[in-house]
Amino acid sequence: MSWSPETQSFLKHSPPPAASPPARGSSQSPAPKSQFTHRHLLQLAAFYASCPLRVVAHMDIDCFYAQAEMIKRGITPEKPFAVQQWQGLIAVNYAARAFGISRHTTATEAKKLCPALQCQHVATWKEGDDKWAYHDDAAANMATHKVSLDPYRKESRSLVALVKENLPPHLQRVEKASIDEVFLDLSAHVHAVLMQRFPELSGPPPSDDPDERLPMPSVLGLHWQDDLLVGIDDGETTAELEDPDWDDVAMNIGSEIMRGLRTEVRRRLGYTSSAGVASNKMLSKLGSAHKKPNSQTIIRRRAAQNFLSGFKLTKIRNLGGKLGEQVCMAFMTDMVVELLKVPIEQCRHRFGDDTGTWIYNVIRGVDHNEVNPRTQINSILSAKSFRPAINTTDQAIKWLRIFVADVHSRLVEEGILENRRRPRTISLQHRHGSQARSRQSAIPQGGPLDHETLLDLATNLLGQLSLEGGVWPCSNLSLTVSGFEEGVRNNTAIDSFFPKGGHVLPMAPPVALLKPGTSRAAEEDSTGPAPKRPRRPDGIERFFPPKGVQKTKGGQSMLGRPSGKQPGQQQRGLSDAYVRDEYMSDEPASRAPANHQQTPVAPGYTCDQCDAGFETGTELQCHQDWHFAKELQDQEGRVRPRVARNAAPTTHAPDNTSNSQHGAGASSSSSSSRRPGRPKKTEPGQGRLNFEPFE
Ligand code: TTP
Ligand code: CA
Ligand code: CA
Repeated sequence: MSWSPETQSFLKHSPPPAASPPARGSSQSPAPKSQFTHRHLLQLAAFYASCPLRVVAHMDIDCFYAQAEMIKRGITPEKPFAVQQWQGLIAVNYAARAFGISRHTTATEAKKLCPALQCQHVATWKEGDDKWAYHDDAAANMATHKVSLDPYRKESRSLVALVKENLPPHLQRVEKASIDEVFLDLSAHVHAVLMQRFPELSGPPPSDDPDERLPMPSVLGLHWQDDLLVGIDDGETTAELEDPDWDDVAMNIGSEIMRGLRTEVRRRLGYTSSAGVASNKMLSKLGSAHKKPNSQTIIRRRAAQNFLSGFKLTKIRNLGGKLGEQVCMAFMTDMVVELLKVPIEQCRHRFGDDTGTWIYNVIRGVDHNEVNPRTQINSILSAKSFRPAINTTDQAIKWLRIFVADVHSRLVEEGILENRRRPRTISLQHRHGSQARSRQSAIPQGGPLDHETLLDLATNLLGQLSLEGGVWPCSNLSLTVSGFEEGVRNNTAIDSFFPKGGHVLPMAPPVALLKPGTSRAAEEDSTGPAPKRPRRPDGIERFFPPKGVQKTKGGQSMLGRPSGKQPGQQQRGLSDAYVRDEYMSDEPASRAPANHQQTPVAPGYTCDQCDAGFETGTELQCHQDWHFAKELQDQEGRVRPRVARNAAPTTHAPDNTSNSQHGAGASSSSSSSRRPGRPKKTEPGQGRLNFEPFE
C-alpha cells in the first residue's frame, strides 16, 4: 500500500492516545468515546510501528526437528521421540519432555530416563558421498560425517510459503525469524476486518478532525476461545473482557487470524505451533514461548507491563547478551519488576540518551521495531568442526567437496540453474588453534555455477590461506556464498568483465587457469565456444595463487580491481541483514554434549548480519547486541560517545570495511588480527554502547 506524502505527514503527527477513556455514561460525556482516534486507524492500515492499535504476532513450531522427523515417519505425538546429533539431543518432543528429557540430556541418559524413547539421528553427508542421507551409524562417526539440515530447511520453506498463501497478499508482512519462526505484522489485515465488521469506523471523522476520538466499540465482551489472555494484574485469564476499547478488539481479531493460520499449518503440514499476539515483536516473541505446546498467548497493551514484570531482563529480545548484563550490573538487579523503578534520567545517564530511553521503554512493553518482510536467504554456509583436528590438504579438500555439494544443492533450490538468484561472493573461514582467518573472492558471473567452479574457487581460497602458513592442525572450516543477486540472466554480468576498451578483466579464476600455457581470456569469454577446461593440477601446486594476485590492500582487489561498489550493485548495509537459518553449523547450536571419545565441539555460530563467526552463542549474542545498539544509534543519526568510544564486541564487528567485503571486489581477506581503522576491542569493564561513525 503506498501513501501520498500528505497522508504520510498526516499519519505521523499523531498525538498519543489518552491515558484512559472517559467513563461510559458519565454526566460530562454522554456518548462514550474511545481513547483512539481516526488517525490511529489510518496508521493501523499503514503498518505504523508506533500505532497504538498495532497487532504483531510471532509463531514458533513446537519441537520443530522432532515433529519434522515424526511426521515423516508417521510417529504419533504421544510417543516419546528426540532428534539426535552425535551423542546429544537437539530436539525433544513434548511426550519425552514429560520424562525430564531436554536438549541438555545425552542420548544415553535419555534412554535411561525413558527406555521407550525413540531417537533419530539427523541426516548427514558421509565423507566421499555426494548426497546426504539418514545413516544408522552417524552418531559414532562424527569424524567422517557432516550434519545436513536440508530436511528442516525444506520444511521451513513450506511453512513460510503456507503462511504467505493464507494471508491476504496486499495486507501481509511476514518476516522469517529463524528456521521455525515467523513474525507477522497483522495490522493492515486487522484494519480491513475492523472496517468490515464495524462500518461505523469507515466514514470520515464527523467534524473532519482526524484527532477526533472514535466511538467506543459496539461490543460488550470479547471471546478469546482457548487463548491464554495475560491479565492486567496477577493471574491469567481466558475470560471475556468487559468494556473493551479498539486496541482490545484489534488484538482479538489478530488472535482469530493466528488461530486460523495455526490450524492451517496443522492441517496442511502436520505441525503444532505456538504463537504470541501482542502490539510488537518483543512482546509477541515472549508470548509464543509463554505457553507451549499448541497454544497462543495474547498480551494486550494494558497487560504488557504486568506480563513483563515477571521476566528476567535477559529474556527480552536484544537484551540477552552483554547489554542486558550491563543493565543488570548497573542497577544491581536482573528482574524487570525492579528495573521498572529506575527513573528514565538514570537510564539515560548510564547508557546515553538513545539507548537509555530504549531500555526504559522496552521494559514497559514499548518496541517499535518493524516486521521486516524478508523471507529469502542471502547467504549459504556449510561448515564442519574437526575433533580431532585435520592435518592435511587432502583431508581439507575432501571436506571442501562435501561443502560444495551441500552449498550447490541449496543453490539449486534458490534457482541457480534457472538463473533466478546467484551469489556474488564466496568465502572460506578457517580456524587454527585460537586463530580464525578467512579469505573471500568474487564469483565469476558468467557461465554455470557448478560443482567444479565452486570447488576451484574454494580450493583457491584454501591455497591462499596455506601460503601464509599456520594452517594445520585445522579445527574448523566453513564455506559461505553470499550477496545474492536476483534474476541474473546468463550473461548479464559478463558485460561487467568488459571495460570500455573491450579488455577482459580477470575475476579470481580457478588456479588451474593461471598455470602457464592456459588462456584465462579464452576460458572466461563464454560468448565464444566453450574451451575445454584444462586438467586441474594435483597436489600443492593447486594452492599457489594466480600470478598477479595479491592480498587486499587499500580497497584494491587481489587482482588489482577496485573492490568498491560496482554500478548496479546494491551496497549492503546493516539494515540489509539477511535471513539465515539459526542452526546451520555442523554442530548442535547447543550445549549438546560431545560423544564420549571426543572433546566437546564448539558450535559454529555466524552472525546473520555480517557473517562474522563465533564459537559460542553468548559471543554471538554479544556481537548482535553491538549491531543492535549501533543500529539504534544510526537510526537516531546522532553520535554521542558516552560509555565507550569506537568500541566493538569483537574484532569481527562489522564496519564499513567489512561491509565492503560483501561487495563485488574480486577477492579480499580478513583475519582476527586487528586492522588499522577497525574499532578497538573493549577493555575489561569498559562499556560498549554509543559509537562514533566509522570512517
Ligand atoms: P527451538 O524453536 O528453540 O526449539 P524447538 O522447536 O525444538 O522446541 P520448542 O517447542 O521449545 O520451540 O529450535 C528450533 C529447532 O532448532 C530445534 O527443533 C532444533 C534446532 N536447535 C538446535 O539444533 N540447537 C539448539 O540449541 C536449539 C535451541 C535449536
Ligand atoms: Ca520451536
Ligand atoms: Ca524457534
